[in-house]
Amino acid sequence: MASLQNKLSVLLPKSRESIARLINEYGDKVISQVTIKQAYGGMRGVKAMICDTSLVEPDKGLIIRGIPILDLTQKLPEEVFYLLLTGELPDASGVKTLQNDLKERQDVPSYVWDVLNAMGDDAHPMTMLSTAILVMQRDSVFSNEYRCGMSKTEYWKPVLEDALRIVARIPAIAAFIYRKRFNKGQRIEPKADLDWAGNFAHMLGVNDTTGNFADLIRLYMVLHCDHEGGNVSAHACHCVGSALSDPFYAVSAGLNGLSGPLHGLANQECLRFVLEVREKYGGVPAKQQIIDFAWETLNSGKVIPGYGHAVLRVTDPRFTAFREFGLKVCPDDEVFQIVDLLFQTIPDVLKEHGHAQNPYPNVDAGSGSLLHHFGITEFDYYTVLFGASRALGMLSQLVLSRGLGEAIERPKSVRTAWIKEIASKL
Ligand code: NMX
Ligand code: MLT
Repeated sequence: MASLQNKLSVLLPKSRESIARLINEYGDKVISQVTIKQAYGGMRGVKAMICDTSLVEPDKGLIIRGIPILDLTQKLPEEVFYLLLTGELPDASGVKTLQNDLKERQDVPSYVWDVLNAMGDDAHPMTMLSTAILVMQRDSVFSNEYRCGMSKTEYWKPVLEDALRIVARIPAIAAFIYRKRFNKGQRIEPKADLDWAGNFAHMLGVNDTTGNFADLIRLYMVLHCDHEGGNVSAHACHCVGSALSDPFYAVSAGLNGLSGPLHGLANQECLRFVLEVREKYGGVPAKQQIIDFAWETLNSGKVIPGYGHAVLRVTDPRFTAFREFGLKVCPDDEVFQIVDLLFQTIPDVLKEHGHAQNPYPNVDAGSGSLLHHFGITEFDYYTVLFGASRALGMLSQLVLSRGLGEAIERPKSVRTAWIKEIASKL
């Protein structure tokens, strides 16, 4: 099977041509309208950007290149990365080639360790991850080649090279952040014979002889990898990349967006919430106690982390996949049991509360309990794992954006006075 580079060299020119024809023939057709509510409401539902890597259907959840996420849970993250970029799953030789491509690029420059070591003991792990990616910008192949001058149609090639370097290095960087920030001991070197996520699990240094922890990390990396183009991290990365800022700048920006509690940080907030429940009731509470606790939270003006979604209107299949893993691997774990009890009670509470459009759990509701089971109890770290996985999607989208020659993002903003004027004439 062809390497990613060769495969994309064939695919991208064809896609560029067919998109040019599409715009030429149908460029003036309307695909979306914007209401005043949407303009003030985070542009929810406005169709104004392209993302070919994946789609989120309100009633089905994440679909990657036509394949529902629940059909991809047994795949390796590097296979899914290939799928995101090309629309096809690689065969065994394609996986091997990609794994070798990543291994060739996995050495992290020593200045990254120096910068991370210099950060304070109170730095948030997401600040460390974003900084580590950003500091590698000095070696961006895209920035270098752009400076020397290159044709627009070639942009994607050095962007892919930068993307492969980020993907190759992010497990070692993320694992180091865990070990350094939470005093777990020396950095652990990768092993030559392990797959990308297997190595990540190995470098985290969690003691597990069953192999279940490595499987959890593989699953975690697959489930979080992409969620179409409009979520905050993907959109931030896309927007920054559209200025031809290189992948290091763009992914760092995306990670900064992921660090918000309404987005990726919800997984740490979620485990905090679960532990508060356990603490307050001295273990797994009764259903009514959980319901009371949820109402207390809502009445104090806070959100229930891990519940609700901007697009989904059903239980997130990514939550379902984590729950199934938990039911198999740690059904007796108290923290997992509380997560499961929340799943049985929170949707009805949120329905009665009547605010959230979607009362069901999202990806962040269950992931933390599984990490906690394997001893990763430092929940401030959880979003770093989300970020390492989401880099696969952000980078795939970025390579395709440059490959398809997308324009710099520059929507029009309007003033409230203008909206009032328009509204008064309606
Ligand atoms: N708990 C309490 N209130 C909620 C929740 C929730 N879990 N979800 C939504 N609402 C409220 C929301 O704050 C808003 O309130 P108000 O009318 O007072 O402004 C109202 O319901 C309508 O919001 P929606 O249209 O349902 O949600 P929106 O699309 O604006 O936001 C989220 C989506 C995901 C930001 C929101 O559901 C939320 O804050 N959930 C909790 C945080 C979370 O789990 N985030 C992770 C999302 C997944 N990820 O990984 O990124
Ligand atoms: C994500 O995975 O990015 C989240 O579910 C948020 C979203 O899609 O809006």
